[in-house]
Amino acid sequence: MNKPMSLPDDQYRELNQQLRRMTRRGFAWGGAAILSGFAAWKWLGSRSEEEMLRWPLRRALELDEKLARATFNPARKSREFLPRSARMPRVNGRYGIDPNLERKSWRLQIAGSSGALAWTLDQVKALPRFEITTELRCIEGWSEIVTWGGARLVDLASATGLALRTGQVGDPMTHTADLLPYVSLTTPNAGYYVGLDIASALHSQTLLCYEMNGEPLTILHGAPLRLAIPVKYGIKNLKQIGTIVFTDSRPADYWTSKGYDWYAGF
Ligand SMILES: Nc1nc2c(c(=O)[nH]1)N[C@H]1C(S)=C(S)[C@@H](COP(=O)(O)O)O[C@H]1N2
Ligand SMILES: [Mo]
Repeated sequence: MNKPMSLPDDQYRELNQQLRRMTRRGFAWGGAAILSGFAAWKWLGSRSEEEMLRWPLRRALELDEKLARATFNPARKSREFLPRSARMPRVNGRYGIDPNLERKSWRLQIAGSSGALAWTLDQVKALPRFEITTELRCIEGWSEIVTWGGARLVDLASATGLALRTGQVGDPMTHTADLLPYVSLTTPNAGYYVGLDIASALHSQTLLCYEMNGEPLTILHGAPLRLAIPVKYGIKNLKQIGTIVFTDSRPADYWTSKGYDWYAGF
């Protein structure tokens, strides 16, 4: 796993140079703003929009992602808490959630470049069950400690083989050269969707949850199955999963299309 995560020397140099350039640009920018605040503000406002963000800000986010990816260590875990500190968070975000979802006919659609499958909830529950107590961190500024119960996404990947180009069943982390680099998750009605880098998706704390704080998941918290991914902000913790697609291309993401950072990780 370390190879694609670690940063080659030349990229590290490039990153450093970019950082220095950005800092310099930051100072120049500050100077310009002081000299002619309003004109400078207008200049920023007149730049073409990229995914709803003014480009200097977009550039900064891209650098953030490079740094985050470069320093992401799959062995490093998000902080875990005692189960007794867990609280039920507010229901936050209902995009794509169908409150009348027919649970009996619900299937988890799983696909990769080597094929596709449809799983029942019982098949997900047959995977080893894990429980972790971590912090759900919303970009709106609140966070809550939650105990999540469910199966690891990496175990689903192992069981189906779909995270690998070859479709080979077994631990995908032992074949990192064949790993598909992204995962797309969507609600059954495609009203909400998130994209993940494969390292975060297959992180040991990333769970497909059917329980929250020891209780079966409720519809508005994402039943029958939701994602808990503590290495990412709340926006990536998709509720009511319909499809999971392992893919070569960077998936669309609901909040990225509204201007938020695609990576959205810690
Ligand atoms: N389907 C769906 N999943 C979603 C959202 C949403 O609007 N729709 N909102 C996200 C956001 S912004 C947060 S903070 C968490 C909140 O989870 P909770 O409602 O269980 O507290 O769900 C995430 N998953
Ligand atoms: Mo959120």
